[in-house]
Amino acid sequence: MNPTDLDQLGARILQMADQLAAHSDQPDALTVAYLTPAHRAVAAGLQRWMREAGMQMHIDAVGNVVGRYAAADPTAPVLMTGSHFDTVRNGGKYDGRLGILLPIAVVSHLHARGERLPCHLEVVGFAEEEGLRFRSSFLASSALAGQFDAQLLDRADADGVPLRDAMRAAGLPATLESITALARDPQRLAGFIEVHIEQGPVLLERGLPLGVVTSIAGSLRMVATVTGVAGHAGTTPMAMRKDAAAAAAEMLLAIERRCSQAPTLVGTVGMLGVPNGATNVIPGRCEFSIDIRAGDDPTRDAAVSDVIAACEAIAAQRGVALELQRTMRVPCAPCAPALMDLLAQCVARAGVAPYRLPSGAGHDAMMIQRLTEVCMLFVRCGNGGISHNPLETMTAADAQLAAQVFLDFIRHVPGTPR
Ligand code: HGY
Ligand code: MN
Ligand code: MN
Repeated sequence: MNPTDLDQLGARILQMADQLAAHSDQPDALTVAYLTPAHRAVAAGLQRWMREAGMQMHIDAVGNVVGRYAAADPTAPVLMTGSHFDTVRNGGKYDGRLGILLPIAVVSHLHARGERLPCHLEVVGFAEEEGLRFRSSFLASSALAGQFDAQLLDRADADGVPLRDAMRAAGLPATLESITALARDPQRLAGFIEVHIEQGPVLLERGLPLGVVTSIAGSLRMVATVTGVAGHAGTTPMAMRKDAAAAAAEMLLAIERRCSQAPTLVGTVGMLGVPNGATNVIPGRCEFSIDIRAGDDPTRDAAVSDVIAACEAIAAQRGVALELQRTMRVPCAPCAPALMDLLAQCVARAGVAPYRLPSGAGHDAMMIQRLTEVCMLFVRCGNGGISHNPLETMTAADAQLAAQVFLDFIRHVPGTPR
C-alpha cells in the first residue's frame, strides 16, 4: 500500500490532518493562531509534504505556504487552489486544512505517475483566515487578491504585539511593499477551487458525500462597546442603574430576533465581556462582537441597519452610551457558473448525484473571487454537521471521493485565463 496510490488518498489526507492537529497553542485543545510557534510548526509540515509531492514551494511575505506543481507547458496559466491552516479557538482539524492536504495528496499521486496538468497548479496554505489573533479575517488571501489593508500592520493582538512585530518575529519582511508584491496577475489565472468541509448538516441530512457551492455568504462584523455607570451591587436600587451588561443582553436578544426573520440570515454574538468586572459591582462597561450574514448583501445590510437602530434605541432608553465599530465587511461571493458546471460533471463522474448549495460560512475563495473565477467543493461533515468545535469530523471515504473529483477537475480545467 503506497500513500500516493489513488485509492489511498482519502486515508492519507486524514492521517496528515491528524499529524497537523498535534500542533496547538493550547495543550488541551486545537487552537492555532496566526504566526504562533504552533502555526509555524504546521507551516513546516505543509512545506515538507509539498516538497515530497514534487512541488516547488516557499513561504511568502504573509506566511502563506505556497506550492507549485508545474505544467508541461511553461506558458500554461495557473490554476490556484488551497485553504487556510489557522484555526478558531478549540476548533476542528479539518476546517481549512482539508483544502490544503487534499491537493497535496493528489499532486503526490500525479508526481508518482510523472503526470503533468494543463495548468500550473498553485496550492496555497493560507496563513490566516479566521482572524483569531488580530481580528483580521482573510488577511492572507487578501494579500494575494491585492486587497491587503495596510492599517492591519499596526493592529495589536491581546498581548499588545503589533502585527508588524509578529511578522518580523516569524522571520517575515513585515513591509507593506513585500505584501503588496504578492498580488496575483488575474491574466495568468485559470481560476481557483477550494475544497472545504461543509461545516453544516445539509449534505449529511441528504446522504450526500459532496456538494457544489453556488455562493458564499458575505458577513459584516462589528464590535459594540456599551458604557453605563459602575456602582454598588448592594446599595443601588434597580430603577437607578445604568447597567451596561443588562443593556448588552437586551441588545443581544434584539439581534437574535431580527436575524431570525429571513431564511439565509444569521446573527451571532460570539464574544461578550465585562472588562475588569466584579461580582459586587454593577457593570459600567460591556463589550461584545456582532457577526451578521446572509445569502445576499441586501438582506444582510437591511438587517444590519435594523440591528443598529434597535441597539441605539435600547441604549437611549436605558441611559447608556453605545459605540459600534465596524471591523469587517465582505460582500457575498458568487461561484463561477462554468467552473460549477465542470465541478458538477466531475462529481457525477465519481458516481455522486451533483447537489448545489450556498455556503453560510466564509472562505478564502470569497477573497480570491475578487481576482479570478472561483468554485468550491464541499465535503460532508459528520456529527450533525458541527464545526468550529473539536467534534468536527469527516470520513476517509468522503475524502477519497473528494480527491478523485478534484483530480478529475484539475485535469479538465480549460487552460485559459478567466
Ligand atoms: O467565520 C467563518 O465563516 C469562517 O469560518 N472564517
Ligand atoms: Mn472556520
Ligand atoms: Mn474554514
